[in-house]
Amino acid sequence: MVLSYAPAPESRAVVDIDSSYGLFIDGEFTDAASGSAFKSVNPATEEVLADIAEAGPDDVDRAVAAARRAYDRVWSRMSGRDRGKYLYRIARIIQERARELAVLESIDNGKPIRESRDVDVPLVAAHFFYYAGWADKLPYAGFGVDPRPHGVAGQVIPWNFPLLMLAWKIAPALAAGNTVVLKPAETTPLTALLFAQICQQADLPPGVVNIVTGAGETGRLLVEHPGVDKVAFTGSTEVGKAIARAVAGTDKKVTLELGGKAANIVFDDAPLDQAVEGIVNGIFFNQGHVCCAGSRLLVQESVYDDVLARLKRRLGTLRVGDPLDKNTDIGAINSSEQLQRIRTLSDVGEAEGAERWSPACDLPDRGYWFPPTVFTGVTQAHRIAREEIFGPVLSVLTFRTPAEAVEKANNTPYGLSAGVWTDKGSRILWMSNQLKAGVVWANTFNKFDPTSPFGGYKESGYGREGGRHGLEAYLAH
Ligand code: TXE
Repeated sequence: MVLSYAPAPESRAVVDIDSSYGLFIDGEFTDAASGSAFKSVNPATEEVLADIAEAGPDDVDRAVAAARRAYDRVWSRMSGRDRGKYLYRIARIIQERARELAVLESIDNGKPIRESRDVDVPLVAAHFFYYAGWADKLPYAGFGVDPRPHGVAGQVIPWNFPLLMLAWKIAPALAAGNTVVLKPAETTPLTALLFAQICQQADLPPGVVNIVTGAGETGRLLVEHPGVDKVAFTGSTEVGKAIARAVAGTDKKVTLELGGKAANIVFDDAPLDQAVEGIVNGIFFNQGHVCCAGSRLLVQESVYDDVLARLKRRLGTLRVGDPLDKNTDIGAINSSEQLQRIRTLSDVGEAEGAERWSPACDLPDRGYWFPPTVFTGVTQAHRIAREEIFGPVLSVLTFRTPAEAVEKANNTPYGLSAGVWTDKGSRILWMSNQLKAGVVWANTFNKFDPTSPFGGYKESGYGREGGRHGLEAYLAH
């Protein structure tokens, strides 16, 4: 366990962070009309990284107008092949500037550099490469005789995977011929603004991509703007429902990717060491700030003691601390608000009678930190078994039969993902047909690929991102 926070200055040297940032509208950085700004904070140190312009109604109007002009005059008239060239160019620049992007992502978000370097940024480039390949193939790809883009897409993303969520939204939208106005989360705007610079570097025509920074109100102005044809949102179920209500009665197309409370189900015939790695990855990857995190562990009773003993041993080896240290496994919690939410729900777990355990862990004095935490003795009635905690907190339940595992796994308002660990292929098939989840991983967890659709059922939202399905969400046909 890492005991203290020691910034790694050599990593910081690869990024220049300006003291203030404007909005990115019509190919240029510009101040907010009102002049108002907010601060982006490094969650590992609580130091202010930069002042960020806060977009109000006039700015959102300008951004949507720029996107409309670019759509009408340039992007919708361009051949798919040429659109693809821009996307390939962006993908290549992302690869060239990967180190800078990864370091900035870890500084602004708090995630371990090992993850931003090996997972987030490579996947971001992969998404742009993948959708670049689609741009010239739309007419004969089975989308109907005349697939057309919707027009202007208004996209709002969260803070847990700032760049990757941007890629999930922008790459398919542009490949399909839409232009976009994207709002990053208020606690993680910096990599979206670096991406705006990459658009300039790629000579992307002005107005094709616009970035408006701000809090929830900016997001609301964007999704409700009459000039926006297609809304794509990833975030909390509560805000997702508010957006669905706000756009009901308009002709906007909407996709929503919301919360989750995934079951990670371990049968007694599973390879247990591998399963324990999957449990750790399932809930402690990205500090558990993952909508599809395996936050409910369901263990078959006969191997419960064995799995718990192995899991606790493994957790004792995790290193919590400086996101920029390449040996760190668990970084900082993204914001003080999120830390408070995690603390509150964990306290509720204890108050309701579940048993709380964390490995010995000396957390840094400054910054937002939460130790890897396991709750045992959890029942389905407990709030920590039902509500999304969105932090490094695992709730452990048990089951006896496959049918009981399915019943417990599906007993949630969410339906985003699930994991099954077993040696039996037939059981994997049976379980994946029974589980009400958009993604079911077998003997693995948290695996993402641009070719695979991702999305949920029930209160996890609707629509799919990734793969051919993700492209379809940006086409009218
Ligand atoms: O989410 P919000 P928050 C869950 C997770 C977390 C909780 C709260 O459980 O603890 O939500 O997180 C913008 N119209 N998830 O408060 O508010 C906002 O500015 C339009 C799960 O950060 O939903 C940000 O850009 N936009 C999740 C984005 O929505 C609005 C990821 C997400 O913020 C808006 C994040 C409005 N009325 C949180 N209000 C996942 N599924 O991955 C806010 N926003």
